[in-house]
Amino acid sequence: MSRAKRLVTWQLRERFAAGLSAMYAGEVPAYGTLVEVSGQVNADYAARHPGAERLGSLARVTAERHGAIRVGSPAELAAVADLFSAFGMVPVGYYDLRSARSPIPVVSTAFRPIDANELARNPFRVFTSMLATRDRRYFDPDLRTRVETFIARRELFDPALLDRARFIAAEGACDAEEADAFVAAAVGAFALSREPINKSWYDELSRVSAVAADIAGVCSTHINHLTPRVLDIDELYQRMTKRGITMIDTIQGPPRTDGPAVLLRQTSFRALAEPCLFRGRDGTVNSGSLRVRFGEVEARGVALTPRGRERYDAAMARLVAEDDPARVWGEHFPATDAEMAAQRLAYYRGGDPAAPIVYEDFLPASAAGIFRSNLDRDTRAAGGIDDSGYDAGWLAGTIGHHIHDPYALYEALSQEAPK
Ligand code: OOG
Ligand code: NI
Repeated sequence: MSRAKRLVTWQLRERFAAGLSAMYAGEVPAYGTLVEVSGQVNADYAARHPGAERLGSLARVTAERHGAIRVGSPAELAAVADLFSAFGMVPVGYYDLRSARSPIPVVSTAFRPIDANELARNPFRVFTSMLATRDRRYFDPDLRTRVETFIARRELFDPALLDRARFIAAEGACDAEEADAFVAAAVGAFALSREPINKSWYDELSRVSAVAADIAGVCSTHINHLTPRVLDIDELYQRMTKRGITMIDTIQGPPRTDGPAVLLRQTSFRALAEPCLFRGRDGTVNSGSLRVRFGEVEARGVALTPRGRERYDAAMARLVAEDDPARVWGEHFPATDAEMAAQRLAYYRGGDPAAPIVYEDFLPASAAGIFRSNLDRDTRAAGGIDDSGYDAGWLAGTIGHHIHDPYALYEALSQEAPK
């Protein structure tokens, strides 16, 4: 008996990422430009720098994307976890953006592959935020009940799609002839809905926070950005500006230095207003516009140990008021991978400074900055105490999925021999 051809997890993940990318390019034209320019920057950089592939092959980096989505409840986050498990993407890390310098009422995790071979094949990751309705500094008991009721009534994913996802996750593969339909349904779940939006509900939530309206003011979720990776983000920034696309005025994260690139540098452009429909109290539908989707690009460096991360946080705190970033940086970090490895500031496979381990995660300060740079209005300043009980353990328990500790993953990888 011959078995049908099967597609394994990473092949499904590769198709999922590519499918989302095609959908997004069709809807956000500047994204197409970003991908094109990113590809050129990467090819040019790799041609000029012999060690360019130390932090990932050109093939990996060129296909590499991260997306971002936002959901309204633990049940919705659990559904996302089930869907992404079919693509070998599991929750890693806990980010509490309520404690960012400019707070956002969400707690987040990132779904991604964790095995080194899986990452090398396709590292697709999705930053996933959940609205913090239990935090009474944003949601009084009445509003909280109404938001939770609204969220509980909507259905982000077809239950049959989730059943299929759980089955594929358990099998670790899917029949090739079913794969297209499964991936297309998964991609489609993240398209921007064109359904009319209840205007008074959306406006009420907007007064609490633009993020609350974006998440709980509508009946679906959507990919709000899809981020390509570049090997030289300063060059990308200049080329995009020359193409007439206005980027935000900074590159977030560590400054450009001559030493080893660390963690993550990101920049973004604001989305154009997109047409939408609003339904008024009297039932009439009028056209309006919303800025909900934007563009972002990133460069990745070596993953820092907890000790390196402390140094990073100290350097960043100093940099806020500094006009010579390279000097401040040099006071906190050595100039070579050999010294980084010797001082145990960053992770290297087998401790070999020629084998840096790339940072696969996110930075809370940049994440909050990315949210913030794309909001029309500010979140109301939150006063009072936080008795919501949100933390990594709570989140894992309530969605019924283990949330991996990124440091434990890097530590384990650093024990492996260099490839
Ligand atoms: C997520 C923002 C976080 C990043 O790259 O830091 C993020 C969002 O806007 O929903 O994607
Ligand atoms: Ni992002």
